[in-house]
Amino acid sequence: MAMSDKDLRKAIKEARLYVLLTINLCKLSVLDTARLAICGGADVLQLRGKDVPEKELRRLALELRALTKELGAIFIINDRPDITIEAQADGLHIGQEDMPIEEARRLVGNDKLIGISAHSIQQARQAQANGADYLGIGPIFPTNTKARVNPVGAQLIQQVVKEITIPFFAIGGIDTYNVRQVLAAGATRIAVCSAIVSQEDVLDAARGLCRELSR
Ligand code: 3NM
Repeated sequence: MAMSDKDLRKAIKEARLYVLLTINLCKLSVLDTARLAICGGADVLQLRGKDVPEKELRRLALELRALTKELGAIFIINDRPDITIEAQADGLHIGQEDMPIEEARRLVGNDKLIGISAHSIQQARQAQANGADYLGIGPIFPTNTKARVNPVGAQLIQQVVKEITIPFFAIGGIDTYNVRQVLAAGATRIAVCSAIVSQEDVLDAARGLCRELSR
C-alpha cells in the first residue's frame, strides 16, 4: 500500500541513505541496482534519466514503483511531475533551473513530497520558505555526475544544520572514504549516485555507506 502524506513526511525525516538511479550510470540493470541498493539499506530511490527515451523512462518508473512498494522504500522522480503522477511515485525532485516550487506543488499536489537541490544557504532558506519537504545540499565534493555546479564544501552543511528545519541530504561526490567528513559537519542523511550505482557490488557499496551512517 502507498504511504499517506503524513507517513511519507515522517519517513523522509527518518531516511538516511538516498540513492540516485541515474539510468546511464547504472552498471547493472536499473531494476537490479534498485533491488540491491534497497537490500543494502537505501531508504529512498530517485529515478533520474535526462537523456533516456520517454517510453523507457515511463516503463522504469512503473517497475520501480512496484519494487519500492514491495520492499518498502520511498520512490522519487527527478524533474518530471507528469511521470510522478502517472507512476504514483511518492515525490518529485527539482533543481534550481527547473520549474518553481509553487508550480511543482500545483502539479503534484500536497500528498507528494517535493525535494529541491540547493547550492547555497540562500537557496536552502528560499526552498524551505516555499514549502519544500526536503533538500539536497551540494555538491559537497567534486563529482562527474553533476560537473556543472561548483562544489560547496562541507561548511555549507554546518550552516544548514544551524538554520534549516526541514530534512536535508548532503549530496555530491560522497563515498565511503569521505562520508565521515560529511557526518562530522553535522549531516545525518546522504544522497549518493556513482558510489553505489556504478559499483560492481551494489549491495556491498550500499551496506558500506549504511555502516558509516550508523556509526
Ligand atoms: N545533484 P554522485 S550533486 C545529481 O548538488 C546531483 O544538487 C547534486 O552524484 C547537487 O554521488 C549530484 O555520483 C550528483 O556525485 C550526485
